[in-house]
Amino acid sequence: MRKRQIAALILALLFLFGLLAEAADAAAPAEANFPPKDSRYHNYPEMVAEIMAAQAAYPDLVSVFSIGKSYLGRDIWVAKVSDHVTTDEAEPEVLIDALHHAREHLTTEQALYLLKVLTTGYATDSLVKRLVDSREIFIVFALNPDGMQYDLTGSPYRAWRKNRQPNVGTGTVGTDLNRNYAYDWGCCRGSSGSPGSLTYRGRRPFSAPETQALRDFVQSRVIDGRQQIVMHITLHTNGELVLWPYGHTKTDIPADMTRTDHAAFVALGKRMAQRNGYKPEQSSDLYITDGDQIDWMYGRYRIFSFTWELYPTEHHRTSDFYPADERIAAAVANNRSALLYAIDKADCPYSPIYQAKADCGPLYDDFEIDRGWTRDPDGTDTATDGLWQIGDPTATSILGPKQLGTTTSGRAALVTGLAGVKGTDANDVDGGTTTIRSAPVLLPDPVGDLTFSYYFSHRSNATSADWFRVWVEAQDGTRTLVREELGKATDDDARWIPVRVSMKPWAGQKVRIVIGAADGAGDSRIEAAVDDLRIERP
Ligand code: 0X9
Ligand code: ZN
Ligand code: CA
Ligand code: CA
Ligand code: CA
Repeated sequence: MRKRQIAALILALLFLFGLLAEAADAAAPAEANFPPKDSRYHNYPEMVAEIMAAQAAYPDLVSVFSIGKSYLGRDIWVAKVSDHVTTDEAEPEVLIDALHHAREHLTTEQALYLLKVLTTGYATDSLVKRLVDSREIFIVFALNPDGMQYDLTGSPYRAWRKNRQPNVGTGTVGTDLNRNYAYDWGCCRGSSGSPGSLTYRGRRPFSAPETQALRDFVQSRVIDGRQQIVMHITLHTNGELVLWPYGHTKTDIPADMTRTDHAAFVALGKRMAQRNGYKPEQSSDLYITDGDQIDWMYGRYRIFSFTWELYPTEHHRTSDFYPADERIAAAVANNRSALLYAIDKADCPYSPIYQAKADCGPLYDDFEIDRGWTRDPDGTDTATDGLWQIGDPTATSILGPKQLGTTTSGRAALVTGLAGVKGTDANDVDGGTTTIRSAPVLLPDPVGDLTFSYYFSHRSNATSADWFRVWVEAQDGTRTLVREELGKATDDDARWIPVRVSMKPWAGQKVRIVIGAADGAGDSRIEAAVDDLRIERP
């Protein structure tokens, strides 16, 4: 080829690439903007630009990542804010999320405002600095970016609520993301099964990619069996409310909530409300919802999870979702102290009910969920029945109560065989030993006591080969027996007994708690249970 031909070929190729690039540009969605009168609000690309700018300006404090994509492929962005932000430190975690509902744009502004407070305030505000240094704060700015953008394609708005996932075969679009969570999904007339409805719950729990992304992120924060996120606020509009679980029932303290947690929810909610002037109440006081996020966050993970309904108080007309952009600054600044309070309390959500010493130590396991226990950790257990289980026990009685249907908290405990009498078998421990070991717990120095409630019950044919034991296991595997009860030839009924053991020998160490029960040397009726295992603050 001559030089001229080569040059012509190159030009032709460049032209072709140019066309291709233009086509690609045209295929990328042209993102709608807020109308000029509301230009202080951020649409999705403006929101992303602001988050990225914060990361660029404060790389030591802000780390931005995506937890997944929306149905239409937009990233769901999260900013982690903390000192040593690229390291996962052992600090209490807080999650704040915004915009489950498309038209609730003020929530994204609230999330961006929080990012601003935590970054620009770090150098000058000692409270902000203390919180950023001692917590890991995750901010989700828009869980529903497709709905957010679709809402802006109206004239000027569409009052859209749901996501933009088509409901196949119905000609309708959208799932209400705040009815799509798995906890008691669709249970209680608090959502709709009609795809066209504003509160359509979806085909199944987590059928929406956006709730899946949130679910997977929250699950990813379970480390060594322990959920790192302690406190959570999901931002909605409007009504100026602070709401706590549950939404699916009017009962204040149903079986799946402990009295202690309820008291902490009420105290925390009231204290938040004192700071932002909102009204605190149980979410079902507003109306029943099922499959909503905070029921799942608490029910599944025991996270202190709140819904805030932001400005304004009025909740009658569509226009209440669209406060003029002149209102943004005051509306979001109004929540500054309540947000900082929530972040602060992630260190000890039980402090407002004066339970910090007992309930905010390095371990507080009420056995209402499984916090990473391993049964038969050595692979040497010999019991054939009545193995340790976490859950809601059935009472059994023979010559008096042997397994209790009660617990010392909530509905669940750690029990040898949860079920009651199965046919002719009592579902008690049979055939040898059953053991179970906790997730590792890092003890501070100084450290408080180990406390728990337990019972060990047997009939009069028991012997000293039957036992209940609790050990502390050091990091090198050495176990120290800290509690033992041996069987004897008397009928011993089940009743909860409190125990207290010093943990001083293990201060500053990483330990596990090991719990065992045995039916040795001939079959006897053996039952055991543990509830409310704590290592207290000193
Ligand atoms: O209905 C919702 O999802 C929330 N209200 S909104 O107007 N933002 O849509 C309320 C969720 C809180 N749960 C209950 N009220 N049960
Ligand atoms: Zn909402
Ligand atoms: Ca319990
Ligand atoms: Ca049993
Ligand atoms: Ca037995």
